[in-house]
Amino acid sequence: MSKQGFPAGFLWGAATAAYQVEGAVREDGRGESIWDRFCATPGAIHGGDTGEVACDHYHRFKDDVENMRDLGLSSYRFSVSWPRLFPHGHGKLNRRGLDFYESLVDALLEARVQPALTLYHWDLPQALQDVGGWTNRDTASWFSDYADCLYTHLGDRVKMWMTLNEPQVAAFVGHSDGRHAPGLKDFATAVQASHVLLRAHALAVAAFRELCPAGSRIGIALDLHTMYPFTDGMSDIEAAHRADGQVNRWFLDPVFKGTYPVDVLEIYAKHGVAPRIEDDDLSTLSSNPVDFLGVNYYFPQRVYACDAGGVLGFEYGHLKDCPRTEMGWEVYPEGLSDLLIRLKNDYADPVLMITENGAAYPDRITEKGQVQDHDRIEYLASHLLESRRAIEQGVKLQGYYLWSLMDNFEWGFGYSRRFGITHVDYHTLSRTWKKSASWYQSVIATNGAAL
Ligand code: IFM
Repeated sequence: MSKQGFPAGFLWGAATAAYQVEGAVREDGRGESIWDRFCATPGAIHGGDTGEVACDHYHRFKDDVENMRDLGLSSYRFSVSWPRLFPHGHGKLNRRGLDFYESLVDALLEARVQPALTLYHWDLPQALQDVGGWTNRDTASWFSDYADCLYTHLGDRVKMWMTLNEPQVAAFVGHSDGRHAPGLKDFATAVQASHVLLRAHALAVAAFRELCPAGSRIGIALDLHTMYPFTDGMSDIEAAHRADGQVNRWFLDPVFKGTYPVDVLEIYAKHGVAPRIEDDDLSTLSSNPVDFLGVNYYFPQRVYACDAGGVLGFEYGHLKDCPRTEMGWEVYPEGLSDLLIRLKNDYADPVLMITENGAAYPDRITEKGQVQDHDRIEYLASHLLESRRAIEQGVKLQGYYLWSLMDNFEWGFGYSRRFGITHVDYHTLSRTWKKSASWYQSVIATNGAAL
């Protein structure tokens, strides 16, 4: 590593996800996803927004790839829309859906931007939801078949794969909080969904080992929060440990150790919400290790004990007078280095990629058409500096994907929150670099020395 730069070969990336950018939801044989259905539910999404058009990436991907080339990105993380390939979730492949991803991958390779493909970023085919979705064990097998198809057709060109994006959010925000598709509100259902998602992950890794050439890598992108006790009191310290159990260890332990954390499992069993674990489930997990862990980090949590705080008895508190993004999320870059070092220590020094990190701010476009997003630059720079600090302490961090390449559909918030370094005008769909894009370009060009 040069004095101020990052290690040679460090991946400088940006990320998006299919439903958030593609649009074209009824084109070329794409089937309905749970997000199409959820967006049609009155009151579910801010302003009644939907992903119907989004950024129109489906039609504009060539320009978007040019944008990536100009930025100097070494890699682009995107996700594939399962219902574009299999409108009913399984069965006959919709060739036109696959054609889109073949063209995207070819354009990326042509621009010397390495594709990093996520198989599932929340847009389950609605047809599968109709038969139980992620609570149905068959969904894990159908996911593995869908993954097989992509390995077969793209495995020669895509070298970096991720099975799931943020299964914690997919399970709990979608099945317990009801704020995401499919909009359910039952904790036990969410726990069961988390288990089927993890099983799906393991089956897809097993299929990958059969079908993808040596040198290709597969991982999973987890949303991880550093959990700090709100006070020094023992009850808050214990509550932070339980929160860590529900949000972090519940996913990390199966992926790295092939077990669920005993403390959390015991509490779930006591409350009758434990998942149905069948004989070979844990061995399937433990026998399919990942090549890297994708870390999605945005903010830490401040945890306090609270009897009314759900099955695990905790709530999240808010520090006064600390900087926050427009999402209300605390800005605490040290939380990222704490997290990376903890992963190194607790999970046998894995290879890590930051697969998402970024911030929404109320961008204003000036009369000259510029967005001077200094707050976003400060957020990104401080998190990159903490990443570098972790590398200096021996963490095997090999890449950083900024969220997001461009403004896009922010789930329940619709288009009201902008995370992009490229501004998208949702009327004309034109793209304009924000100041953060030029800044990122110079960071990439100097391999981080410009920070
Ligand atoms: O936009 C999301 C993304 O889809 C998943 N991770 C968090 C981002 C910001 O909320």
